[in-house]
Amino acid sequence: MGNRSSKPTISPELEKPWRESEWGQKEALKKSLEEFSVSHPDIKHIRILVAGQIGAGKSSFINSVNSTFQGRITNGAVVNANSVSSHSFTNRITTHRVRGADGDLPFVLTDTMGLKTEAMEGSQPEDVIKAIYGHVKENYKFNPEEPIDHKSEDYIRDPLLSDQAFCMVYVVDSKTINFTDARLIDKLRIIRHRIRDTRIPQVIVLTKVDEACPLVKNDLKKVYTSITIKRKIQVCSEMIGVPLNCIFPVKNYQDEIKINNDVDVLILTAFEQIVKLANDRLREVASN
Ligand SMILES: Nc1nc2c(ncn2[C@@H]2O[C@H](COP(=O)(O)OP(=O)(O)OP(=O)(O)O)[C@@H](O)[C@H]2O)c(=O)[nH]1
Ligand SMILES: [Mg+2]
Repeated sequence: MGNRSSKPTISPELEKPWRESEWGQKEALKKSLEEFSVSHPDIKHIRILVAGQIGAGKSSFINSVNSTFQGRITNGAVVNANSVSSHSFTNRITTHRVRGADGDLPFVLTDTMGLKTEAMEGSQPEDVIKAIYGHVKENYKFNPEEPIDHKSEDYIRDPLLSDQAFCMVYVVDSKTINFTDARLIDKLRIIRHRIRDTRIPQVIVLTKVDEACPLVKNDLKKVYTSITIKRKIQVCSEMIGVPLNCIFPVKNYQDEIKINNDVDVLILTAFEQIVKLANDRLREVASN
C-alpha cells in the first residue's frame, strides 16, 4: 500500500535569509549615523526627499527615523489616522530635521504630498521633480490641478545647494504593491527618467511589511526569510526599475507607544544606506 502522503507543504519561509541582518547592531548603527560627517563644506544638512503613493507611509517613515534616534515615539510629521483615505493627508512640502539625543543630526527629510492617481487627489510628478532640484519653497501647498511653475511666488529660481535633495526615497506600500495602479507606476518611472541625469541616488522604502505577511507580523526578524516579502521586493524592483540592493523593507511606528529594537534596526538599515548614497553624490558634486 502506498503511503497516501499528504501534499508536500511549501514553507512560507526561506532557510537562509536573503539579506544579512544586523538585529544586534542597533547601537552601532545609531552611533555611526550620529557621528556622520557631510562630505561637502557648504552643506550642514543633507536633504532627502520622500515621495510616493498616497497613504504609503511617507510621513510615518519620517517620524520613525526620528523616533529611532530619539529613543521615544515622535510625531513631527502628521500621519493620517485613517489608514484608507481618498486624498493625500500631507498637502504641503514640509522639511523635518532629524534629532539625535544631543541635538540635530546633519540630515533633513522633506515630506511631500502623495502622488495623484485617477481616483485620488494628490501631487503631480512635476512637483516632485521641481522639489528635488530645490525649486519649491518650504510650506508650499500642492495644487492637484496643476504643478508649480516658475511664475509661482513659491518657486525658487536659483536654489542653493542646501535646497536640493541628494537622495530620492520612494515610499511603496508592500501590502498593495501587486495591485498598484499602472498609471502610478508610470509616474514613478517618469520621475526616475527625468532625474536620471542628476545622478541623484534613488532608494525604495517598502513599508507595512507587518501587514503584508503574517509571519513578519508575529516576528519582524522574519522579514529576510519571508518568501512573501522577498517576492514583493522583486515585484517592486521589476515594476519601478530600482535594483534589489536599493530596496529596504521596513515597518513604521504606527500605534506603538514604545520603541522596539527590530523596528529600529530596519529603519536604521534603510536610513544608513540613504544617507551614505546621498553623501557619495555630494562628494562628487564637491569635486566638480
Ligand atoms: N501597519 C502599518 N501601518 C503603517 C505603516 N506605515 C504607515 N502606516 C499607516 O498607514 C497610514 C498612512 O500613513 P502616512 O504616514 O500618513 O502615509 P503618507 O504616505 O504620509 O500619506 P499621505 O500624506 O496621505 O500621502 C497611517 O494610518 C499609518 O499609521 C507600517 O509600516 N505598518
Ligand atoms: Mg503624509
